[in-house]
Amino acid sequence: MSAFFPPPAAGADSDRTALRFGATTLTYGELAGAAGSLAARITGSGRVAVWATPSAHTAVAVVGALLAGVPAVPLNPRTGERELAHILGDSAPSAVLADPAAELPAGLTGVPRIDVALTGTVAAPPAGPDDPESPALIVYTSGTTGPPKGVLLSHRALAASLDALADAWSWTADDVLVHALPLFHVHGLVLGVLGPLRRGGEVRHLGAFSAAGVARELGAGGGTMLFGVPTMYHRLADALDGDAGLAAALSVARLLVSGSAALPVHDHERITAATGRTVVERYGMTETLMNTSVLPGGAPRPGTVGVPLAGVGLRLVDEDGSVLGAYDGETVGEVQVRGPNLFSGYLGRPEATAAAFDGDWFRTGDMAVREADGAVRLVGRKATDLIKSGGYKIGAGEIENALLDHPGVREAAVTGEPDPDLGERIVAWIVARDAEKPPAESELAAHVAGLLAPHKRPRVVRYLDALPRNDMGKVLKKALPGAR
Ligand code: MCA
Ligand code: AMP
Repeated sequence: MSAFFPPPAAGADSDRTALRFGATTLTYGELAGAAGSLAARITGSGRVAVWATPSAHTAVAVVGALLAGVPAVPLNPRTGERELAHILGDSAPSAVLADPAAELPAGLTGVPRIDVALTGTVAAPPAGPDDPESPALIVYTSGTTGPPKGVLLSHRALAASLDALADAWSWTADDVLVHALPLFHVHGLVLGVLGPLRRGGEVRHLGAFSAAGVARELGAGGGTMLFGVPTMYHRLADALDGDAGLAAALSVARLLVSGSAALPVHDHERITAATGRTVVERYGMTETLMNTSVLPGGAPRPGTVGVPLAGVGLRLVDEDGSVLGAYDGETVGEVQVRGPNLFSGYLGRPEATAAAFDGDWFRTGDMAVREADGAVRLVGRKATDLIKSGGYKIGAGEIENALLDHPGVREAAVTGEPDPDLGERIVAWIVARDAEKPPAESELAAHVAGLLAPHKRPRVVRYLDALPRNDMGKVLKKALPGAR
């Protein structure tokens, strides 16, 4: 494996732009100086947390950790007190790397802070670990029950997945990637920051998503590629109505890519009608990085996530564990994948890691069919207790536990229901302790946002006298009024 940074393509020209976050720009030479200095400082320390604001500081912090061979744990800067305490307890970082201007919450008081500088010089920066299997990132992801688990991603997995994407998308140093994704998940951090840096190209981060920002930076603005979650493409499709500038920007971009959740066919069609462009969907997961992609330039395939990327093995398996061989667009099975893109395990959870695998095949929990040409079409998920909202994966159990901690809540169940903007919205079903004075919807939303994270807050609260339960006392979510 070639070293992650500096990328071979940029070595010859350190004046090339690497990062642009608003008015802040760093060339490859400047990034090498800043990240190299940080790496020299943290080499030999244990894991480091990164306060992952959408800023150049986050990119410098993560590249510095990669160079130092120190695993980085990106933290959602809006994370609530309970979620933060869990991640810190679970990953035990030796320090937190942060933008000097960032105000850190009380939960981080006990963790030494290292301010990330955007400048620096270093004679010989560390060159990363010798062993490509060593962990590069630990990314926290929700499951159906319990608090989020830390996914160990090795240098090998990052390199393999990004190189396979480059192969599929002809992604080069000439590409300028535009996006507004958060930097504490795989999509925004691995694909959206490390992806361009591995190619020697440029990333332009919008800070916060807006159709106006996309219109400004793509196309005539210099951007060649756009990455987003379906909610962002849905909002672009809405904004395209009457916005010729946005239509022009999208129509000249080299590649529009959607992922993290399904992009509805209706939104595909609205974007194509207004711009003449098809959005390319790719399918991945925190544990597997990227598995499949629609190949640009081929026939448009709304509704499918394309074919396995180079090096990725993919099979469908039925309930009994038998491998399904039919490419008939009908036979549904669980997607299992293997390849160099896979994670190394869940931090400190050997049983959960073992349970996630069938031999060397990782069980994704996603249900799919294969089309006649081999394309994968996702049709659902095995676990109904996992909700995808705005492209974030959220476990119903963690929200239920947070709701039950509110003094006004006696019983709680959480489901996802279809939402045109978010894909799914989180619905909380509540039995109040005092039926006369139930806690208000906004109060429960703020309670969950404060404990976990704002994107995990219920968007709708429904009040019941009792939750439907079976003889064993288990909540029957399917029996909730109007639930799927
Ligand atoms: C609202 N806010 C609150 C509350 N209500 N804060 C605290 N308490 C409350 N009660 C604030 C929010 O913090 C935010 O502040 C603002 O209100 C709007 O928040 P929200 O409504 O949640 O945002 P949204 O408009 O719904 O966001 C849509 C979004 C977002 C921008 C599309 O969902 C997003 O960034 N999604 C990306 C998810 C992603 O990257 N997933 C990748 C994981 P303010 O306005 O100040 O911000 S999946 C992955 O990595 C795999 C590998 C893959 O395949 O990609
Ligand atoms: P996460 O664990 O947050 O990384 O989310 C991974 C999950 O997102 C996958 O298991 C899929 O269910 C879903 N996902 C990712 N990309 C797509 C896509 N293009 N279409 C449908 N679902 C997707």
